Amino acid sequence: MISTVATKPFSDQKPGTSGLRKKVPVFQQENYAENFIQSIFDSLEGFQGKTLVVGGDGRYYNREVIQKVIKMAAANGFGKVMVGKGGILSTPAASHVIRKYKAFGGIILSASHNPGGPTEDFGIKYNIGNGGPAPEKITDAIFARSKVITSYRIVAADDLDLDNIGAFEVGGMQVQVIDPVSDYAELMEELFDFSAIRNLFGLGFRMVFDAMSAVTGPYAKEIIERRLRAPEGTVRNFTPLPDFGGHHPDPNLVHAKELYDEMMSGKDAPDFGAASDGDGDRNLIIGKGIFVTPSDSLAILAANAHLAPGYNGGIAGIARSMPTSAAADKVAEKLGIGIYETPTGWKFFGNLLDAGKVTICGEESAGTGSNHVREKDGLWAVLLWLNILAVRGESMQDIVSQHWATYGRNYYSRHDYEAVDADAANGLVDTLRAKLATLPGAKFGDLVVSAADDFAYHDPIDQSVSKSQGIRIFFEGGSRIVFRLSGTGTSGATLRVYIERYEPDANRHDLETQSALADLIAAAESIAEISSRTGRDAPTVIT
Ligand code: VG1
Ligand code: CO
Repeated sequence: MISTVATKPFSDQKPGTSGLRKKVPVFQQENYAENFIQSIFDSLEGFQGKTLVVGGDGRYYNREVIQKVIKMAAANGFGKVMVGKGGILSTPAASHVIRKYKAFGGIILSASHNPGGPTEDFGIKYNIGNGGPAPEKITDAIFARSKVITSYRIVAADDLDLDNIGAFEVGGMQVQVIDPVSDYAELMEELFDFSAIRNLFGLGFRMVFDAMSAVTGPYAKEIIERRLRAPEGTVRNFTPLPDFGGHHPDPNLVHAKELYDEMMSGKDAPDFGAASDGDGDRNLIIGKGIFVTPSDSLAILAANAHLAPGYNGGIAGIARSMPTSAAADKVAEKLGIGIYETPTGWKFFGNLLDAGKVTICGEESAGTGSNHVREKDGLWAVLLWLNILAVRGESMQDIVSQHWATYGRNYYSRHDYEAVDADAANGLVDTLRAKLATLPGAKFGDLVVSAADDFAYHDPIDQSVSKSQGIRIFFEGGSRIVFRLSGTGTSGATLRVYIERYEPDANRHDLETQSALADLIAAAESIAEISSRTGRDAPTVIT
């Protein structure tokens, strides 16, 4: 029985960089999740009788919202829902399932690297039929709809048992509960040389993978320990927990500090350390004694991708988000392939991937991926690294230093000021924007500003334009500072400051990153008046 439930709009359902993210109690308000889900359906056309994929990162409130999505999909006329067992699907696995089964689209429940639990974060995101995050045209339509919505449709049915694989029926619609891991694991076997990686482990190569009590646990166990035969214990914190064990499932040097310390512990450290985030789309890559920045990792993976079977014909092009360092640009230049600079967020890569312009994409925020799906993919990056290590037979340290010697090194760091007052953060960015024209020629110590702008992206495929995507300040000699506000936070505002300096001289490739960037860090402070405007004298997180 379908019922139409009257509701009132909420004014705050604007999707951010990656879907709608709010605190759990916000989502628990009566009709809040239902309104957003109905707003998604109301913004789509032609899904009658088609398939919707649903899954999430297993965080607190995941199961409840999955039940709502299933009942509302039935009432809105979908023909079928495919849902991961236990309500689980990592973000890249969901993207793959959408593509493989030619679904109309998918709903992914995740707040990614943000903490989970009754008072922490939750999120809902819609992905289109190519498996990628909905483009701005659709997210804008969803927001517009959410502001005027007056009712939603739902069937009266019992909750579905999510814990048994098989075919079921809810309100006259088919529901298939699928193994969340097997399709994805098969895809990884097609892309990478599993026997070469098995040999590497056979030779005693030691790896640690920290699943951070988040969604990649079951995927990493199956792929790394079972299929690649790494010793049991290689994958840690592999049971997904609704509150991620009380931690931030954010694979960076702050939240994965234990892993980092172990990798830096000297000659007995493992050869390779990796971690992924809440929903499995981010990666942290650390070699024995060396952290590889995501921007460098993107460049190194692109330069070596041809060593893996899935990419042995070479790559068509590379795309990176604007704040990501230009290390990948140097690789594209050498390979003679296209390089594209997009705004922050994976949704901007979809058109380039669909058009075959690029094969590999990446973001400085620990996101790397390829045309195998339409999301960034944490385990994919780890497996490509393993494949490269297995083929080259060199240490990470050697691979990275050789890369810098060939292409130069882009010293890079991001400084985050989290949960600052929203008005103060907006004031800071507005002030910067207002003085852009006056900056060229200005001096900060020895640094001279060569250009400054507010990044706008013109999509070369659909010609759409996305404005105000970050303030860029360029200096003579090629250094750069970028300022932008996060679009994924749930309390106050987060100011991100991205700092980059290119160093061609191989004799200067072993400086400590923060000191190599010290003059730029000081310039960022004087240009944006960060401490006086935010009241903070240091960043919350440095990556
Ligand atoms: C952040 C990152 C961005 C990433 C996004 C989603 O966005 O900077 O690169 O695509 O998170 O990642 P923002 O707007 O907070 O800077 V995930 O793993 O949270 O889905
Ligand atoms: Co994520």
